[in-house]
Amino acid sequence: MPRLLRLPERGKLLAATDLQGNLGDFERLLTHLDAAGPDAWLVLTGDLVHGPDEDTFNHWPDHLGARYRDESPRLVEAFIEAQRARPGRVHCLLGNHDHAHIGGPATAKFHDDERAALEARLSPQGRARLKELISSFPLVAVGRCGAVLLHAAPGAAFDDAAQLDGLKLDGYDDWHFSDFIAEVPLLGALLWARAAKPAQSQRFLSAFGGTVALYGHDIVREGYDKAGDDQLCFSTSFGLDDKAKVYVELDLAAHYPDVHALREGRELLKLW
Ligand SMILES: [Mn+2]
Repeated sequence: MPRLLRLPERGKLLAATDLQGNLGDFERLLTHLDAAGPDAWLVLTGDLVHGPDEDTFNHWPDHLGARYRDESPRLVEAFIEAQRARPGRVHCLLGNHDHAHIGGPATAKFHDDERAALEARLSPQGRARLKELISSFPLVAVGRCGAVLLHAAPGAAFDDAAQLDGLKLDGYDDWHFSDFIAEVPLLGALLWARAAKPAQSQRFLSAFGGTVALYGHDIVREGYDKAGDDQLCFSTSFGLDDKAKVYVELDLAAHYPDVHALREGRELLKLW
C-alpha cells in the first residue's frame, strides 16, 4: 500500500476520524457510506483502536462524551470485512494509536501500555491480522478537490509528498512519545501535532498540492473547528456526545478553495 492515498476525481468522499474501538459508530458510518452510493469512499483519518478500559467504562466521566465499550478487536475484524465487501473504497490512515502496533511508541491514554493491552486481547492470528492491516495504512490522502487528509494537525515541514516514502516507520517501540516527536519531526508531527500555525499548514498543503487540511487526533467537543482558512479539525466519535459527532462528506468532482467552503448540513454532517 502506498503511503500517499490518491482519491478518485469523482464520486463522494466520507471522512471520519478517531473511532478508538467504537464499533457502533463504525457501523453507522458504513450505513452512511452505502447510502452515498457505489462510488463513495470512506477514509478514516486514524486511531482506529484503543478505547476506554473497564474501570473507565464503569465510572464514566462526562468529558468522554457518549459511553461506549472498547471493542477494538471486533472493530479491526469489521474494518477488514468492510474493505473486503467494498474493494478499494474503505481506508484508514495511520494514527499515533495505530502506529504503536507497527513500531511506533506506546500510547498511554487508558493503559500504561495500550499496545500491550490490546495485543493481549487477541489470538496470535488476530495479532498478525492487526499488524498486517495497520501496515497497510497510508499516511496522507489527497484529492483533486483540494482535500488533504491526515491524522494530526498539518504542522510537519514537508517540501514534497515524495518525502513520505523516505520515512522510517518502525524501531520506536521503546521510545517515549515526547522523544519520538522531538527527534523524528516529520513523522512525529504527522501523527501527534495538536495545532499548526497558518504558515505551517500553508507549507504542508503546498507540498501535497491541496487547499484544505482535514484531520482529527484532538477532541473538538462541538464536532468541528475551523482554524484559519485552510484547516478543519473534526471529531466523529471519541470524546463526544452522540449528537455532536461529525463526519465530512465531499463531492470529489468539486473544488474546495478554503475551509469556509465546508458548510454545516452540506459537507459537515451529523453521524447520528
Ligand atoms: Mn491520535
